[in-house]
Amino acid sequence: MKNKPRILVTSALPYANGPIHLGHLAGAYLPADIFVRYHRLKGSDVIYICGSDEHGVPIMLRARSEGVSPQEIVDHYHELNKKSFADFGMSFDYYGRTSALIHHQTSQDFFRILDKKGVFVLKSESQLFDPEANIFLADRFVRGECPSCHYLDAYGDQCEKCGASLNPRELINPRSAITDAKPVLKKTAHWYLPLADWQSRLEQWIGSHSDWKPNVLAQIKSWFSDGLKDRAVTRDLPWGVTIPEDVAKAHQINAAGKVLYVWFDAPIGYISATKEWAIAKDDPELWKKYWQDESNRLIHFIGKDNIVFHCLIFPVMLMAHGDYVLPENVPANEFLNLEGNKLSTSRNYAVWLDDYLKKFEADSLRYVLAGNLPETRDADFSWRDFQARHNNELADILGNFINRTLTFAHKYFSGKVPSMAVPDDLDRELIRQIETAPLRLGELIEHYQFKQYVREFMDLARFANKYFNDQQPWKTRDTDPEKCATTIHLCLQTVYTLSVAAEPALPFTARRIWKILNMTDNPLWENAGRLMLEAGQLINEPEILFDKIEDADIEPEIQRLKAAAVPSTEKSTTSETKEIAMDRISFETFQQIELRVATVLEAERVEKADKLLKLQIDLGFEKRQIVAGIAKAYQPEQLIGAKVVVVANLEPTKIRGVESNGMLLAAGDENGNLALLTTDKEIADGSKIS
Ligand code: B3M
Ligand code: ZN
Repeated sequence: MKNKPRILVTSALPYANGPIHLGHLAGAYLPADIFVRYHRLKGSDVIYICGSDEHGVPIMLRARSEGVSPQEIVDHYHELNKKSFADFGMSFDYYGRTSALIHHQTSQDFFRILDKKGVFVLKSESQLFDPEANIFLADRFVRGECPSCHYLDAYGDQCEKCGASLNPRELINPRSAITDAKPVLKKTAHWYLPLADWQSRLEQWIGSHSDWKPNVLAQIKSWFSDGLKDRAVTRDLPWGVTIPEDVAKAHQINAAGKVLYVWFDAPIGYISATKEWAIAKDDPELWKKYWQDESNRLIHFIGKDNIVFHCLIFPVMLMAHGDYVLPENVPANEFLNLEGNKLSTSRNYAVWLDDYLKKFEADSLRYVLAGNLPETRDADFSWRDFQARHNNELADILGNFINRTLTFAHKYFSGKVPSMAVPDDLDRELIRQIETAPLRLGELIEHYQFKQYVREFMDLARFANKYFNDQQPWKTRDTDPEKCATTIHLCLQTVYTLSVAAEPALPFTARRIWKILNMTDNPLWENAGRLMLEAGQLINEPEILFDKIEDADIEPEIQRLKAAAVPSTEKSTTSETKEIAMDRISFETFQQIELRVATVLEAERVEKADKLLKLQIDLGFEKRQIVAGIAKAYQPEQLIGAKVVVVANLEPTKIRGVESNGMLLAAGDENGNLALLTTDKEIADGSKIS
């Protein structure tokens, strides 16, 4: 499967009814862009297609609320989103729009072919109709009580509270979302896709994809176990791809006022955008290689709310048509929450991409989001975490390593790559890392493990920083110039490796580094695993790659979200299991911390410090005094004889004027509860903990 020569990657077409926000990016866009950029570096024949979804009720509702036409809405947001995606580094080969003529034609042709093949079922049914607005109330045009969870504000197509997929007629006490009128029933004819007829074929096909992400398979299976139902693929609406006259006529139906359901035409948007891409390349038939040739890999990146459409409905359309390949994978992501709450666009509880880009760098967000993607479960974005990961990882690890290496090369090697002498063990270990890391990182990307890719990428930078420290080039410069040259040579090689390996996630930073190193803008991924810089090669002046993000920079963002925050009753239920982002350390770093068992010999309060206890402890090989902030949780006498765990190699310090020689370990929760760490059976004082 992986040996197929061509790859077509798509990201869900965002509705052009509002700006892009972080939830979109983490779901369908950033992972796809990382995947595509990696494949370009690999030299794969890959194209990346996306565009605006410009039909459907969401667009019409927005137009109504702003008092403008749907066309004005989509024109505005199409341009806005196209631009912010570009500024964010989304490397689409084509960003189309479903209002394009070619899209209307492609969708109508598709519909006509399925109709001719007898794929649809026609039904004449009573549907909800708004007598005041004179319009059928499809999908989001009607709201009412959810029949499953009794949420009062469910949409006609879905309950946002419990996720149930609904038919407008199932709503209890429905109201028109346009006029608030009580709907009446009116007869109308529509085309339906009888999904039940396809269930066994779908099950067989999905069964051959056991490698799909478990969150995706789980959702599909629950659809299967509920049993697939007929889905209407047409609507009575004034906005959308109109139903071809000839098709309607053949069934003696009046086509006037009928359009294709947005979820029928939107995925066809992937095809029509590919056609436009091919036309722009002056090779109008080229799109077929990516859609109709079995040797193509089709991969849809989406958010979890679009799974049913991409894994069941669109595949049925493709199967029924017969000329198309089916997706090889649909690596859907879960949702991204914000500061512990569910994102809400209507409440403006979101971080908007265009707004973000006015204040911060694209790569910072790309890095932080990529390292915290909701790959298998919902994740949480917080501004503090954003700041911490930018400062502690991008600036202090990656940026620092690159900057100190380049500065050193400029200061002591006249801005040239010094030559390498015979490598020592540590040098060889770094060379081994250079040679193996790209392979490993590439595998992670190929398996859609973008989060792990970003984390292991930073581990490499961390290792490189440590290598610089351990080799101490500032010392060997005098004592062993050849060794110093070797160190800087290898550090520069590592800068290059890091720059190529970073490109999928940090495309802007990668290009800045290539410029400094005088390397080409079109590197190969495999060259990241080689020592590519020539001794003597000139290097440009270093520049600071990542400026620190200050509290003052993010404080307004936090405050804005706080003001827009949803009431606590609507807090996301996933926040209990949210992942805590943390700066990770290597095993070597961990080993530097000497944890040992000790026994408390004496304990007393520290005067005028109601939180502190002064302890005398026995470490087996020596006795020590330690000050610990546990007085609120423990009485001094409780502690005598207790086995405790201490950081034994911490520098001595004075706390409130009292000498403390080591640190006692205790766990603390958000409510201020404390629990001392101890051993679960008797063990000698001084025993090492590892
Ligand atoms: N516009 C829904 C969404 O933006 C829809 C995706 C279409 S993908 C073919 O979430
Ligand atoms: Zn519900």
